[in-house]
Amino acid sequence: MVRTLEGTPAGDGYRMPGEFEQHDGCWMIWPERTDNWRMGAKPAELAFAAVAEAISRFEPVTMCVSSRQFINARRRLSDRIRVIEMSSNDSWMRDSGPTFVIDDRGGLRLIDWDFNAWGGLDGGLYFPWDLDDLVPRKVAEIAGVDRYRAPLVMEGGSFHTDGEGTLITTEECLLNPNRNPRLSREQIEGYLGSYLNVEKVIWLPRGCYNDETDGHVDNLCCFVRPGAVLLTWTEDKEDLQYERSAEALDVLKNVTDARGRKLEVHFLHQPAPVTLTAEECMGIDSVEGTIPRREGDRYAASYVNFYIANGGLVVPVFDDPADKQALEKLKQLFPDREIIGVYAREIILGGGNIHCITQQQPKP
Ligand code: KQY
Repeated sequence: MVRTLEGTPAGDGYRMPGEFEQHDGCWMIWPERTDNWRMGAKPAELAFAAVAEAISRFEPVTMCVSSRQFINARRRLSDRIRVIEMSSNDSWMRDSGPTFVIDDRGGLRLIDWDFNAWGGLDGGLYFPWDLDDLVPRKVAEIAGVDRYRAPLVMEGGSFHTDGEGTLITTEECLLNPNRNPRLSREQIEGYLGSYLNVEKVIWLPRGCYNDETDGHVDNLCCFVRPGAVLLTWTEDKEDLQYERSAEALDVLKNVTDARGRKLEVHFLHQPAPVTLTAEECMGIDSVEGTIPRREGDRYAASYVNFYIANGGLVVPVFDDPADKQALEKLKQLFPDREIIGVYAREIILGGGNIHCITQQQPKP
């Protein structure tokens, strides 16, 4: 039987490991909504399938699919991928899904945060989000994992941990009044401490330019390993991303982590701006309550939004001259992992990228 637990993960000796630690698998949700994914989500299906197939070379993947799409998804995915029926409002498992925590005695549990579609009725991206909010609970049942219900709005893409007591996040997202308006910075830090078992929160000011999540850190900066981070970067001072990356660097250069280490900061140069074409725009349904898409809209394309799998890295590429350099840089930083680029334009057109559509289940 799956229990809803009293208490907190930290109080019970659980912590969120770094993504670079071993996994038992990866969870994803199939794309479907036609007001977010163009052309009835058909191009996005191929991109999600490519991501799932790439990850499944390294660890088991579960794809959650609505009853309407079950047969289609099953046919489009190889037998290596487990396909299960689950309803949801969209397909961002990083954010609507659970955060798993482990202890050092082989225990695995999950955290079920409140989810409000990135801002609820104050700038959120769609309405309703009730099915998304149930995703962690359903994953708990399927995985047979006990669950903590956390009393605050949080999305998995808004934080990264190093597994050794340090967390990075952005003020733009976590202090946004559309998430937890009644909580102070100190109270939010308190919850991060008691749920993810971290002692040090590093606050970067803002995320990527035009990131519709209100600046999720997973598009801007991540841990390569404890003590080393990777930051999306541009040398172009005219680019609207420049100031954002520069102010993050300023914080990262001047901070120490929970173990007292100064951080090693690496840079990943961003691709050229990705903008919505007239043809792509025409393929998206307009729906009241969903963020509208317009020709020329710039998306927050970043190579940092990759997924770290056991022995591999699945990285968004954009058919951009900077792709090659990004993949080479990642090979230097992750020498023991195979680096796989997946063409991700169709995912970024939905508002996020590979990290945002995946959720690792760590190995206890
Ligand atoms: O990037 C993410 N973590 C989620 C983006 C949601 C976009 C919805 N249109």
